[in-house]
Amino acid sequence: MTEASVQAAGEGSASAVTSAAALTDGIHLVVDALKLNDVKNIYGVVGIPITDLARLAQSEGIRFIAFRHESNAAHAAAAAGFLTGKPGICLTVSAPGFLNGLVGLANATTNCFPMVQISGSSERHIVDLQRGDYEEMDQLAVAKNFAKAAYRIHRAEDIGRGIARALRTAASGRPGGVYLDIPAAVLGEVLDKAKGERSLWPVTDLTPRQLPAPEAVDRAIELLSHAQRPLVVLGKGAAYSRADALLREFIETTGIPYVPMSMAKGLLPDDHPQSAATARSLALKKADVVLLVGARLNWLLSHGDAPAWNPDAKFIQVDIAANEMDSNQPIAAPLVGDIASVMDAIHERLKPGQIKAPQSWRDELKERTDANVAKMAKRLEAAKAAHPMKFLGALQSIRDVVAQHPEAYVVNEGANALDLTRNTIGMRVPRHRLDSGTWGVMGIGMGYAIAAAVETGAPVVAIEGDSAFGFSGMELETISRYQLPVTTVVLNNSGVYRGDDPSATSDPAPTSLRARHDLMIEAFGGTGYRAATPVETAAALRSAISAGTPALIDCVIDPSDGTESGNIGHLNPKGLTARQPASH
Ligand code: ADP
Ligand code: TPW
Repeated sequence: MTEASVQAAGEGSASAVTSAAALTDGIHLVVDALKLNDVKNIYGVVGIPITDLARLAQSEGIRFIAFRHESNAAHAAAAAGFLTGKPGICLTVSAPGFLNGLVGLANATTNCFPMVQISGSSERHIVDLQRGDYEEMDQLAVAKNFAKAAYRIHRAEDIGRGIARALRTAASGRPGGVYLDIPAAVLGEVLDKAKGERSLWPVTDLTPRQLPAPEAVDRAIELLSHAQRPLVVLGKGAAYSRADALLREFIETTGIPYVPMSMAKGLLPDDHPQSAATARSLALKKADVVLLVGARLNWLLSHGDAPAWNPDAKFIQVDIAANEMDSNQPIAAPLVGDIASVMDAIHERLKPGQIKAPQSWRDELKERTDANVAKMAKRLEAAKAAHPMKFLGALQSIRDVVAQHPEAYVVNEGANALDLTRNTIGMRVPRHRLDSGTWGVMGIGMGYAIAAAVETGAPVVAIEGDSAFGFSGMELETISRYQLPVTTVVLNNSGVYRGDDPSATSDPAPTSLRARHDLMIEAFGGTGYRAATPVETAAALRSAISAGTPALIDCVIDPSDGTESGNIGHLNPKGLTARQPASH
């Protein structure tokens, strides 16, 4: 029991202290409920009214990772959700802290990662009359717009129910971010200990299996069995579903080529002979039957539209969310269910040899793959020799070192830094790549890296554009304080996209940046490296990973390397002042 709640129990009377053993309070109940549900880690920032909650959680055996900014803590909770398949927990203070966390909660929901943001909030009777409380805000109303669901607990006896409901909602069906509001008064509420204990329960079967109907499975098999140019697209939902062996078996026995979305890389090793990642445009343009597995036909897949796709393509979609079907294209064979159950059902109902990808189609993609690999090899060769160092020069070194550490997690954000890393760094293990995801958001870097290190204990290599890194850079201190095995590699071309934009005034250009990031980590006791060549980059990364302690490598990249917005420059509005592609 906290000092504050003992006082609240009896207003300082002697009887309150003597009966304290039979009492509990809101803070204890939150911690007990989280423990009962096997929560191992909380990511957050303390302050009124949740400081004692963080202290108690820590002393009760839950690891509390104290961040410098709530958006990074929330991103960490989201990544924890993706990596463990159970909701990650983020803890924030009222109003501003809550709002800072909200971007992570919204991003988790957008990416279908399960997490719960638990936030303290101010006095309801003051907030709701807008009388001007300390950190006043109707957080529940705000959160509803940004979360899969938002709940508020009004009585300490409902804490167990509220936490069970939040965990269940976050993890079941399409995973997402859930907001749970707990006002200060509820955290401080004192109640009978036995009654409190009876009010808590562990959630049974957090993510129940959801099986597809047999006729839906047969419909999909039928379509695939007549395909001339079948294609599988693996999305991060497939990675999340942990149906690794079933997916691999299906792909290998049918011989269907597949394209992995960025966070599905490693579900099958990137050098798998059926990977059509390097012949992606041809595969999309020509496929006649497409099996989408945990991948949405959103902007990242050109909405399934021609000319990127064959306009006559028939889509089969495996997804847990029924309303994802037909969101962009007619879905000829919807398979609604969890991916493991759907793949199981396909496996059971498929007759031997019923689906077989024609060899001519596989050969066509293989030919394009070989040609593209040869083209890329030339680019890489040229980059290796270039001075100042190019993105691809540094990335080849990083690729070679990471290849020796398949257990390492790769976190990646930026524009060019994102596109080029995705294409250069092969993944061989499922769920080992975490990136900007569905929104293309900057700022996930250090939060995702911290969660990967905390949840798995494995080495983490965060490959960051210099602008991208800045959004969460202060968490280098968190990494150093907890001595996490995170190596941050900043591909520093001194700017957003590029570092050589001219300025129209005496101020720096809007895209211009200047920093020695290696010096930053030294302020926190970590190891800083500066690498100006591919050889120096490789040496620094090798030494950082083998040390297993916090490190940052500032890679000095040619400021003229990089293109506006990386691969997605075409999304910039084309008004009168549009930058001409020729100039950048
Ligand atoms: P990507 O960006 O990799 O293409 P998306 O985030 O667009 O992937 O799509 C992921 C999809 O996976 C979502 O539509 C989500 O509903 C779905 N999904 C997540 N988990 C599961 C699961 N266990 N079973 C089935 N579908 C899932
Ligand atoms: C929360 C807009 C997209 S990419 C990017 C920004 C600011 C940074 C690109 O520069 P960086 O990488 O990281 O140095 P590189 O390799 O191209 O030089 N705010 C948020 N999210 C997004 N996506 C942006 C701004 C953006």
